[in-house]
Amino acid sequence: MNQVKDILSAIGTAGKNEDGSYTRACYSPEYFDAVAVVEKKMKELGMKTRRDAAGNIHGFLPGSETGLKSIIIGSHLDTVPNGGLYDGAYGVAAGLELVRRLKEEGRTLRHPLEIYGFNAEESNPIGGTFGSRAVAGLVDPSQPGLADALKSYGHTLPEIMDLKRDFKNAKCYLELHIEQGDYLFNENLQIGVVSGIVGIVRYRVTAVGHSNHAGTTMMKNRRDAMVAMARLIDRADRCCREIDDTLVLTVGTIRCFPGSENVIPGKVECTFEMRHMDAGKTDELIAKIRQLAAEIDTVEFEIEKKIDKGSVRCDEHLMEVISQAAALEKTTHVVMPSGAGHDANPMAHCLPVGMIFVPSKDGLSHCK
Ligand code: HGY
Ligand code: MN
Ligand code: MN
Repeated sequence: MNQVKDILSAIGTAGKNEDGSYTRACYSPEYFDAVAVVEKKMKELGMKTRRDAAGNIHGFLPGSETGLKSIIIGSHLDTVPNGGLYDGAYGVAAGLELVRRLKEEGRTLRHPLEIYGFNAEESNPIGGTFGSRAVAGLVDPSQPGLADALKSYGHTLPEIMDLKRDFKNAKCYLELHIEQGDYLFNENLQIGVVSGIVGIVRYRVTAVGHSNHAGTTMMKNRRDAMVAMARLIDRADRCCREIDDTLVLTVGTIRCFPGSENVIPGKVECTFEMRHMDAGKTDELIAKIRQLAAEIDTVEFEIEKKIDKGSVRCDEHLMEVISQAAALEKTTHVVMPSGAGHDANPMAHCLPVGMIFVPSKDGLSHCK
């Protein structure tokens, strides 16, 4: 009997909010409560467990044949603030359920099986997919503020850099995840065979105008940073829609200075995030945004790239294996890209990856 729901509910005892949503920020007590649940389950299943300085939990189950490379299953245990039950935890729960089923059926795989519960996949002060980037050796030690942030979590940069793994003893990485979009749900399809993960590029965009009195400064004399930023956002949004149907732009954060009702904003700072499988499209969009900014002459715009996670392709052979298994199970399936980022992205820099999507109820994610 499939117990993935029981395992998932056990993980869901960590960071549950009054309203039924979940909050497990990276390195938070709630995050480590989820780690403890997974660690206990791994031990019950006879796995050798290990935590690391990046906050990841790792389980190892030997195979029946020595010298074969590991099959690694993973996802993340942190959540966005007030997120859902499935994002990340579902992939870890599925790995544990798979081991439980093997035990129940008295079977042992020829290959060793590893499970990762990664930390800090979601946006956070040290950069998303941090736990998986640490083992993939993709953490940039010169990243501004990283050493201080790690110190606040009780860790040091050398500890993190030491986590880099060469993966020569690993065969592939598999991740089961909710789609976090509405395609499978709307098309009433059971699974997605993921073909690749979009690139994510984030810029900090700052409009620098001039603060002034809200009552005595006539409209023609204003250098209002908020109005200028609003114009840029609207024009950038329209431009994005013209470039490509699957190019997305999100302005998800805004800070206004000095931030008082009776002062014209002198400075406004936003994050412009864009995603696409083809870096050429995000390059085209940011070039247009720079042009649009130059045309708004009431303020100066500063545009600084903060993050550039290139897109990755999933392994063709693994996609074929997943499609064949789905066909055998008479599970409806479709090949599709991922608009969301995943730990499979850093892992794809080290070994072949395969991802399976299940529908997100009502197409919703990153919410209750
Ligand atoms: O932001 C993302 O795409 C992922 O869900 N963290
Ligand atoms: Mn997420
Ligand atoms: Mn996720």
